[in-house]
Amino acid sequence: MSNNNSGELIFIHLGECGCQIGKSIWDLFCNTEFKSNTYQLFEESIRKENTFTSRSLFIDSDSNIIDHNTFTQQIRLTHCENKLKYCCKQENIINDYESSITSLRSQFSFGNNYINYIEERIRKMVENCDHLDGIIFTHSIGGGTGSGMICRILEQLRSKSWLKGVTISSFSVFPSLSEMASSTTFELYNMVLSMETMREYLSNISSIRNDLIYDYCKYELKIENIEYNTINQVISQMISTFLEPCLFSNESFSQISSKLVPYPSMNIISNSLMSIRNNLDCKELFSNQYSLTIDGIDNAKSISTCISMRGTDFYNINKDSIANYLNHRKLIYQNVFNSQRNIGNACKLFNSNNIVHIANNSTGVRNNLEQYLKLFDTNFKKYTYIQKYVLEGLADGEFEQARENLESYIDDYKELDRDYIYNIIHKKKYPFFN
Ligand SMILES: Nc1nc2c(ncn2[C@@H]2O[C@H](COP(=O)(O)OP(=O)(O)OP(=O)(O)O)[C@@H](O)[C@H]2O)c(=O)[nH]1
Ligand SMILES: [Mg+2]
Repeated sequence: MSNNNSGELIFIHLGECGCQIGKSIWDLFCNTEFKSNTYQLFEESIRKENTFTSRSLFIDSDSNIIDHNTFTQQIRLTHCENKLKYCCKQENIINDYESSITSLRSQFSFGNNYINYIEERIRKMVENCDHLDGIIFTHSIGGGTGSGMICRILEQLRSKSWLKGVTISSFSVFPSLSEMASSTTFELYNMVLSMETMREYLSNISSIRNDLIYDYCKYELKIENIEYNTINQVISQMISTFLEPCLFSNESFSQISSKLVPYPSMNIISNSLMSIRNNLDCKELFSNQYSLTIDGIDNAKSISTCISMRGTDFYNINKDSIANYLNHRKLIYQNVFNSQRNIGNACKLFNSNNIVHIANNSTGVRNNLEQYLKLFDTNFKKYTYIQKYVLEGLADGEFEQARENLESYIDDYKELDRDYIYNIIHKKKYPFFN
């Protein structure tokens, strides 16, 4: 049993990207270091002693990605030697035989077939919690299944009384924007179509980009052969470090999530990750080379931030010096957490036992959104692939509406930047409250 009072967390992994990240994160959670938090992450079997089931649901429209046996056995076998056996419930792995490519196909055909069953599985997991703290999705916002199913599930769950007050959020892989790894037209369309529903129902959308993680692996971690597996390991380190205050202290996921988002319409969170070998220089917390979400984070205005550190060498790092540095940035909310926990072999990739995660609600995401909008417009004007969406049930004006929503989202951020500059000129102390 854990020595903290935080509630349980449930994970839902959607599509190829979401399921692979899920596998990586459960591999990490199954590490012995997380044993003290068993009840938050795992259901204990009443019948079989020492058997724990992950509070997770894996869903994909493509059966090649999820194979019941490999998924359950991999998780089970790896950890036999620890005498604790973790596994994923057979019924919590849902797959089909066709990949969907478009978000609409996934929402309607695959979605219609499975939505009630999925709801039932989620309800069962919720019933098995004493005090559910949050539901966390992992997915790619550009994937057909990743984008379509998250909207379908969120709409289905919206009015369920058994979920009242539960924080629902996501870790979402956004389309890449670098020239070397540009995204497909489908990814852009799927993203634009699903943004509105996600913005409305998720308390926050924690955003990451594969192209930036790739650069981070290459230039910061100096890894040569970078595969999805490598990128997923970085993502799972990022997620678990973010959750450190909830798993190893009394802080609750719902509290941190709501404080990170003081304005409900601005709920895209950017992420940075640092592995520290020597000393932590506070000025580097908002450096570009550590950003996994935005290029140009150093010039952006932060509204709120949550910094989580773990590692044995952090004994010397003074939380107050970081808090002082953050004070100068005039944030609405800041939280600095230092678990000083040794995770040993769990982060070989980083060549360091000290990791800092920075969750940052920043106006910098506006740059990303503007680039997506521009790319969307270029493709949409040429009617590239629109027919495919029409055949799969696109309603009249749906794309135009989704595009407009994205534009108004960008405007919200522009307004905030303008207010901020106005308040700086007039020397107001807390620019966003005035
Ligand atoms: N980080 C990471 N990204 C992935 C992985 N697999 C796919 N992606 C990215 O996810 C996007 C495509 O989404 P998928 O998850 O493959 O699509 P899906 O949700 O399965 O939807 P379908 O179109 O129905 O197959 C692309 O941007 C890929 O680069 C993975 O294992 N890790
Ligand atoms: Mg797929």
